[in-house]
Amino acid sequence: MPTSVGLIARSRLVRGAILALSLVTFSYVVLAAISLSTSATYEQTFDGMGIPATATTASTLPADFRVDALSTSTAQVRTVGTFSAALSTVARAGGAALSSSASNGIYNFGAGTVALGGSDRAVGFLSSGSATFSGNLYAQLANNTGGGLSGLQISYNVEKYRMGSNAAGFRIQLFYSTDGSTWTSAGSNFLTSFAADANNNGFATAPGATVAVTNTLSASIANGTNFYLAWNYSVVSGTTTTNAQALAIDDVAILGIAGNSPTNPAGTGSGQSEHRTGRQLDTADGRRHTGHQSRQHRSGGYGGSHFHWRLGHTTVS
Ligand SMILES: [Ca+2]
Ligand SMILES: [Ca+2]
Repeated sequence: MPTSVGLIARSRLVRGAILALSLVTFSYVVLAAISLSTSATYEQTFDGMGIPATATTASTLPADFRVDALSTSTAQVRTVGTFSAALSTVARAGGAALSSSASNGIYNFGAGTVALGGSDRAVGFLSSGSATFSGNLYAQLANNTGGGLSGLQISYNVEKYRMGSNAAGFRIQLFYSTDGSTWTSAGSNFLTSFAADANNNGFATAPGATVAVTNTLSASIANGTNFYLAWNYSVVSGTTTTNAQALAIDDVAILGIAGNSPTNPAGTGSGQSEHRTGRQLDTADGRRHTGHQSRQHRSGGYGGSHFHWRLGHTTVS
């Protein structure tokens, strides 16, 4: 039989353990983010979400991704919510031949010819006339590179899992944020729109269309700070969201670009020309590296040469 002293001691021990555990959990939440790199591209296929058992079996997003479906008012078309209020799970699943009467919401879609799809998964959305006016997929990033970043090289695929006859069409627009709640559009370089279809049918082999997006996002990201991306699904224009297309995001790839601030944030004109004393095409990532600093020896350098342009003095275009 435990004595009362023993019980008190044990209860203190348990409380101590709970406190320690909650501190660990708290630290984990604060620090959890996709760690950016200027040399190793972060890649996410969403395939780890797996094939849910049924169309309404929930599945869990990869770490540091979240989703929401804004369903309060038609004013929420083309609106991004907040990372903090968004969810880590996806309620629905779909794949080939998605029904013309499929429920609106957030989907774990799978490619292929069966109803719940195969092993290649993607995160997507479907509006109805009265709910899911916007769907958002969020990613929380952190710059732990030890230096400032002038932007990100971002790639992803937009996949279509159902047609929709809504005259306005549907689209995915990328947004970015430094706090996960105030968002800036990443512009037309990161906009993928689909015109209206003849009907609301699914595809015998899904996805029925895939559009690859690859571009540079110019944004100053200080060392030791978080950065957020949000892919917003919504009707292209207006507030009528009936007869929607189902669209998904897959194959996200993110690489940090070294530099404290963009030399030419607008990405237009010749603002960088005075710095361009050397260029090399990086065969590893297919991008042009421009620099004005001395060479530095290393093995396996850019373009098969034995040097590369020092990152702190290099821009990528
Ligand atoms: Ca895919
Ligand atoms: Ca995938």
